[in-house]
Amino acid sequence: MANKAVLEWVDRQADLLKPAEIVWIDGSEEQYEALRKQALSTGELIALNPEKLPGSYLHRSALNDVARVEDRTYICTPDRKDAGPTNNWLDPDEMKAKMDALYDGAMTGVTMYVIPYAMGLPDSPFAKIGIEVTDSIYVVLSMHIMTRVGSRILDILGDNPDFIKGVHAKKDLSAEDRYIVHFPQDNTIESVNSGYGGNVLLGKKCFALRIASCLGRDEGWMAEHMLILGIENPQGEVRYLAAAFPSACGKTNLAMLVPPEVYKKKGYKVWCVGDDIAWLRIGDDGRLWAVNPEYGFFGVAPGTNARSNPNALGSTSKNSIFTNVVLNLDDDTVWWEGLDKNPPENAIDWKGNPWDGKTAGEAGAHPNSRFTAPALNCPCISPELENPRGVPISALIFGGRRAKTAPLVYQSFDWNHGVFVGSIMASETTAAQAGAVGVVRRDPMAMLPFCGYNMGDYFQHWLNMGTKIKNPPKIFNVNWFRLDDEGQFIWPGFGDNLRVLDWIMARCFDEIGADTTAVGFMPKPENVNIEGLEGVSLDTVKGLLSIDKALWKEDIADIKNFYAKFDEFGTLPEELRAQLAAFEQRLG
Ligand code: SAT
Ligand code: MN
Repeated sequence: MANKAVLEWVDRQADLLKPAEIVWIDGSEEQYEALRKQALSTGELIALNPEKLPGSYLHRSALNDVARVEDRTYICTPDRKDAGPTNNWLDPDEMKAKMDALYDGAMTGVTMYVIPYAMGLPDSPFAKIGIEVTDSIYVVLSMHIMTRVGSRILDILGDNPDFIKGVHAKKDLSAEDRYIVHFPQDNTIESVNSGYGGNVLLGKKCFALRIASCLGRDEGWMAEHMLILGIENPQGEVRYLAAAFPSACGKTNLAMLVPPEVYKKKGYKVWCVGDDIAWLRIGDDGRLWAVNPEYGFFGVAPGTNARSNPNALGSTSKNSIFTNVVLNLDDDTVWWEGLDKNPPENAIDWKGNPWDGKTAGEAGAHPNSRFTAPALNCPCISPELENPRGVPISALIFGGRRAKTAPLVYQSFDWNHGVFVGSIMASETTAAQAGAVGVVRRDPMAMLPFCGYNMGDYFQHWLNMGTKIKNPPKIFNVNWFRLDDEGQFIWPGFGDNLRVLDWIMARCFDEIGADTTAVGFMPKPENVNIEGLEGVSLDTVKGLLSIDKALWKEDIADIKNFYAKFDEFGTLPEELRAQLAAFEQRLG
């Protein structure tokens, strides 16, 4: 390895962190196997049943370290304005001093691992290379599942000094000194005192969204919190969409959905390209093309089962790491709430305590417990995952968890209206972020926690992209989560969501009409295919598509409050204000 910039940077980290030893991750199975052995010996990993879950392990995090910590996540730009009103900010010099103090000697007596990895296909011109140093074997093994890792990445980098720098030290996991920090102007990420996925697998949210969103702004592309899937119709044509939902709102389930029987019989198939992140670029043909820069899934375990997502279970059938789920001591397998109705009786819960699923009052798995699984394990993985060009996107979809207000689906009138629809997205919070669950918050494009710059400028970037894409995808909004008066979900969701995607695709290819309403184009109720769907009548669909103007007017008040946050820096695009005014007028 002769890349001077890499060597110097790694040396500097070692001088500060003072590890006992430095190990470069070469990507070889021998090296991973030795690391697994070591992690087993310290209890960092627990081996699972080699027949039922070959190559798979359980990991338990510290009790205070189970989700992303948005209040401790910072964007440190020289000018505060560039971080914007929705990000925590601190002056870069001040933050560097703080981090240096925390990092000083943080790896004394332990090993520092150096992980060279690529986001995207390493050989593709769109790939971006990162180097993460870490003191955690769990991170090394998880990065191996989630990204493309090894010496070959350094070969591809050659003597190019351009790489994304990531530093992670578990240190003592103290929550008061936990920081997840980004310096976009230096392409640098620093993380300390956490061991949880989104805080420490630095290729994921930190790089592929926060840093990459800045690169996209500068280079004319987009990094989005979106799944990517392809729908193959009976003619064998595959049409692709990308969809943004906040964390733990079912992106993984939608990305791997199993078509309902009536669709299967007709010959429909769904192909998963990605479940969390899309990098979108304009192709030579004037369409928007998407790649999934990741190589694995970091999915929410609870609620995943043979009905909700058999393909996720397939993905985790081997070579996976489970975090904070239940360990069944009878056969060394794992369990979580919603897997089946048979909780193990002789088990250990996510906290490491004896747990009897038949009598326990408390959940055995943490609500944000996760699986880390290789994408290539997925039974419906798209071969296009390995295509450097990516896939052409016909539809962009926004969605969130809304008990009322948002209808099952609507289409924006045009690109700019679609950007407005994305900007007013809201969702009830989940266990994926530390803090209260179930509170409605505005989460534009599901990027609120992941946009690496001023969100007003980010909206402008979306508007600018619209002027450059000759054949732009159409933009939609969906809501699978509407509740009836008893608090029950009205729409069955999961595989049946294909019925809605089917309408969306028909719209994209001008195969079906729509009703024009105040919020956008909506399906004629009879055009939502409910064939073979029990418990859902035409009247149910009408209800799901109904628009309560009073609720929307309440929402507008909240949107105005959210937009007002941008006044301080004056970055909210005029176009969005105009869209809001026009919407208000349409509501009457
Ligand atoms: O831990 S992650 O941030 O990667 C998962 C999520 O919250 O979306
Ligand atoms: Mn996510």
